[in-house]
Amino acid sequence: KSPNTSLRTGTKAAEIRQAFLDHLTCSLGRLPAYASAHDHYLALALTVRDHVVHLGVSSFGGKESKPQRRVAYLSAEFLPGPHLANHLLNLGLSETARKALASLDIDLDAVLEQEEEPGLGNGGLGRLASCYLDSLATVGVQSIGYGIRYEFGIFDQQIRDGWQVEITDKWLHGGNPWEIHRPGAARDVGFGGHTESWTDDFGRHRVRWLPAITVRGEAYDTPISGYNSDHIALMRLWKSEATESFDFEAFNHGNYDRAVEQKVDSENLSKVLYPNDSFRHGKELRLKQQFFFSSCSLQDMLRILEMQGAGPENFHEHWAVQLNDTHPAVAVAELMRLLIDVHLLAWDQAWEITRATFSYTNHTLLPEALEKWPIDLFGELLPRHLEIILEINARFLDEVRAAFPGEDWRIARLSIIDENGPRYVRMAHLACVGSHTVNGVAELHSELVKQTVLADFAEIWPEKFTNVTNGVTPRRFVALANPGLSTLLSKAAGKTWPGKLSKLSKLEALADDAEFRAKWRQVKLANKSRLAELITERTGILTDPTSLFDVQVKRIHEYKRQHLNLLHILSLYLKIKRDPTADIPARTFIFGGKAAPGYFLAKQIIRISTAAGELINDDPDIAGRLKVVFFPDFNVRNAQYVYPAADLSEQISMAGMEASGTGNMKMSLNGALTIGTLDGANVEIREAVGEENFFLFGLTADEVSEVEVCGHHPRQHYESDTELRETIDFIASGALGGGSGLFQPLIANLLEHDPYLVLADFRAYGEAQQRVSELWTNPEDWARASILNTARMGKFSSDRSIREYCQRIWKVKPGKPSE
Ligand code: 26W
Repeated sequence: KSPNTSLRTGTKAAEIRQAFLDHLTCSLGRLPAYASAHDHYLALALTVRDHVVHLGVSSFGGKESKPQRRVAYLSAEFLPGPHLANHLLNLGLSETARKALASLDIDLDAVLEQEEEPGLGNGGLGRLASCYLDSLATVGVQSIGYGIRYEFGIFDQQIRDGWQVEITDKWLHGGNPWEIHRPGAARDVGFGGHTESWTDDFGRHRVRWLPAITVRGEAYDTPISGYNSDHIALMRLWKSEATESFDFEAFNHGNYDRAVEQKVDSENLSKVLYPNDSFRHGKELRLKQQFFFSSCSLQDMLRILEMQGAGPENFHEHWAVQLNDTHPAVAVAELMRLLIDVHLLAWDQAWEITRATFSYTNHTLLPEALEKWPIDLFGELLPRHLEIILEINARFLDEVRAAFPGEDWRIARLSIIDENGPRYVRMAHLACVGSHTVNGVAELHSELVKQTVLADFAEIWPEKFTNVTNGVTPRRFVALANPGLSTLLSKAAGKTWPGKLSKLSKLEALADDAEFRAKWRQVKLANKSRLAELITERTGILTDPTSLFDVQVKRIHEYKRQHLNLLHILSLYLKIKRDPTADIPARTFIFGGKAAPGYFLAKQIIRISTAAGELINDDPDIAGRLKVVFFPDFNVRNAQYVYPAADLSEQISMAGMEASGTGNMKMSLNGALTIGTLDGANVEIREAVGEENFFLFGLTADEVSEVEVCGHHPRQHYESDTELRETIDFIASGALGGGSGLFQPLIANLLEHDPYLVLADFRAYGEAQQRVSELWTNPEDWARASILNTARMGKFSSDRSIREYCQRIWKVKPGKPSE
């Protein structure tokens, strides 16, 4: 049924070799003798892309089959990581490709090194979106991840003099072999202008929007393969361009500057990713980006619908649209506009379709992250959408008034418009009102969503709220990242575990097998040696792979409390200084993560960790017993080296703050034990792996709220806890270098405010770390707990999460039956 392309999609080593050479000469115009390592990468990428695209042509099917409901995952961020190795794994071609290249004297690993990863996201939310595309392709659901093709993704991080320096991420510089430009799918998007009424042929009142500016969205498709699957998912990213008719008049009248200015403005729209994770800045350009990709994507879905011979009145039957946080929430108003103004449906029908289409995932409770837009800004940029939102709101509030007469307080709290002072559009309210389902990303978080940010909605629509606990792809984060462990897992649990992660439970029995434990420890040690080499290469720091690798990698944020970890490290340092015989097993503390460029305290936290390294790593009194490393530029590629090498996973956010966390899952899957609070998915991880295999500490979310209500006194902890006081005094004294004023802002913040209760949890954290050290001194017991962590993490595959979304939210049936 699909075209015979065997010349390009043969799976024998000789065929791959030939396809590779053909691409080198015909696609890249290179004689093999002159080809660079980067040429080799491009040629192999094009070879592999042929295989993936070929699957894509067959998996999106022709017109013959009855069209299935498709999933559109709307996300302002994606973090796919390097594609090439992942495709080879998914297609089962890794070893064949290695052989094919070896026959040309080319080393596959050197080729894989050449790939520049697309950093089109900040952290958890973007990486989750990519894990979900991986799983959608794997379980066989027709799906498109829609987003923005940022020209510059998240900045590259360098460390200079201990501080973070941001470098522009020019990921497209060497060319991007994975994407396919689809000129035929381009759509236009308006901004500004005004609306006017008109009367249609049937005498009905209509509105149309006359935008002041039009920007073109160009579609770029990147195919995402699934594991052992004949389906692919598509990541369709929009690039903004000027329409060719841009200010033609100005141009013709010799006003070249003005004409060019508009072109530049249009292209700026998709220029750069906003690098702040969990902080809203209210920048107009960001709202433009959000509307731009939401509108392009919905128009694209309507175009596909039409190709399938269906009409806009069937939209919800053909598309389930997931809003990845509120960044695409304006899509609710845009779909209404398209249905009413463009396709001339009646309001009530359009509203029914809209609500049957959308569902919304909340990823954060942080008040400073909740998106709201000043109503004036919104109205100037999107006048028609503001009218529609006000109409949605008026109708919604009428219903509430009818159901709860006289409860004006309820109206004010539920309203999509915040009227306490300057008026704002509350995007979470819009997303919630416009969706049939709202979910949080871990059990605790989903409960907190109902008790806090959306409490009033949960009261009127309890059935709308649900939970889907996050998951991660075991392909990238175990099979690819940890080949040593993978071999062991396949022997112990059978080869099918990457697609059926619950099979890992077969390992349980082996936790008591001394021979297996020895192999397990060998694998971990090899992974740590590999990371140690990389650390030396990137930072010059020497580490001992037999020491306990204690890892905290994630965005730098006060709520994640990297500074709690640092206080503990410095307290250990002081302990050894006081008493060189102190019984403290050797540890290597590894930090990684980016700070938002404007987040001063986060940058101070990075500086404190590098300063701690400078102080401790070469101190002869410490004699290598403690090392502190800040691993620069934590991204997906580097993560694949870090997670497999972790002995201890630091998940120490203040309870109630981390919606889920996903690094916690990646490390535990790779056999790390967790030290953590009862926050996000930690709660479920602990339940799964067993409380005896998890180091729990700290205030619970309920206790945190209590403290917040009653007020807290960080200084009391400082005064009553000698170890804490000495550690803080030590930092304040300037002993970390840079003079005594350097870390004053951080210290003052802790002593005067301590908004994330670092001082309140310091003692409990230290005690939990003591338990870590005790278990570590018994390597057999540690190995047993490590094996049980991996064995019991089956639930946290993103395949499980995606199946839950399919069944409970999207109402689509995966092509591949569940395990
Ligand atoms: C408006 C600025 C902004 C930018 C990004 C606000 C909020 C965000 C994201 C929602 C932040 C984010 O990535 N949240 C993380 O989502 C992960 C996937 O669900 C969770 O595992 C993390 O706990 C959560 O912090």
